[in-house]
Amino acid sequence: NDIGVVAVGFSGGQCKPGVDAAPMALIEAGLITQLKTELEFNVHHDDTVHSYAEHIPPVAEDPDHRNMKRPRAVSAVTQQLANQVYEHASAGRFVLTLGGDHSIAIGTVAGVAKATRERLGREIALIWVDAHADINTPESSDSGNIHGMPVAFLTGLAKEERKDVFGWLEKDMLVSKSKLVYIGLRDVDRGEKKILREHGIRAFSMHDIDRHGIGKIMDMALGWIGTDTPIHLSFDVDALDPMWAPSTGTPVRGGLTLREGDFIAECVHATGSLVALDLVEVNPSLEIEGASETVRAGCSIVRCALGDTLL
Ligand code: DIR
Ligand code: MN
Ligand code: MN
Ligand code: MN
Repeated sequence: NDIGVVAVGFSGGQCKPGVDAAPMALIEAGLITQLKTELEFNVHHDDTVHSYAEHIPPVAEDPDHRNMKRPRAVSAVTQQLANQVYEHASAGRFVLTLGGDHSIAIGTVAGVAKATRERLGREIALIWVDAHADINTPESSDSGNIHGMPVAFLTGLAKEERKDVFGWLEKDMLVSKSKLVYIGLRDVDRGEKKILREHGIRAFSMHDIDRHGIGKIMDMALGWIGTDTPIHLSFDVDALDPMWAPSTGTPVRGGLTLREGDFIAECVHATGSLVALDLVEVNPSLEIEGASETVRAGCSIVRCALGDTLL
């Protein structure tokens, strides 16, 4: 019952400041205390919100590369994070990462994938809950924001030789495209749709959820992964409808209800195969009136994924 918590105050994968304040907001709302007292976890946390500032080059030394904004900064931060996550996962701990924008998943998934291969000899499955697919390559991206690209780097669809721009990603840190499942998509770029189609990537959009209901969707998503496969759940709070999570950088209407979000987390927990969770893109400085609600929604998702039950 050991859990490693990594708090990452990083916003460099997109342009809006404030998402770096999310880990502290989540912790101040009582999240870690609840994990200890209500869920009785043995929490390993260094009581630090990491910004990895000492690894981040000044803006003047970090010009765009292949259309990516702040490539060296995001690369350096995610490399440090991958090491930290790897340490927890290698010790057999569940890894909870509090972001931060979604670019940080390059580090978390890389660290968990490598540790799981070494420890269990297994490939991980990746469940990506998000309004967006985050699978742009540097070339397909319109924005140049790296938080829209993590899945492309993690599946090897995007590659870069330069060690200071994700060239540190080794093969054993990647996830296979057939073990990736999306839930909640509703704002997917043209180039991303082409990538999803061409590679036959399993994706459940809001349309699918409307048609089948979230219960059936979770049966299908988890059925695709199969039993006994270690699962990494990367949860972007913008998967939730802005009604429940307004304080996020790129809100998209027509999203999941709070209960649907919690239900996804509960179902993934119930597999008994969840090894890591990211909660990202909470930005308490946006929509100040909705900030505490968004933080509360984030805390709820985490508790559900870690086994909190209604009864
Ligand atoms: C868009 C937005 N697809 C991009 N992505 C976002 O910038 O690549 N991801 N907001 O969370
Ligand atoms: Mn930490
Ligand atoms: Mn995302
Ligand atoms: Mn998103």
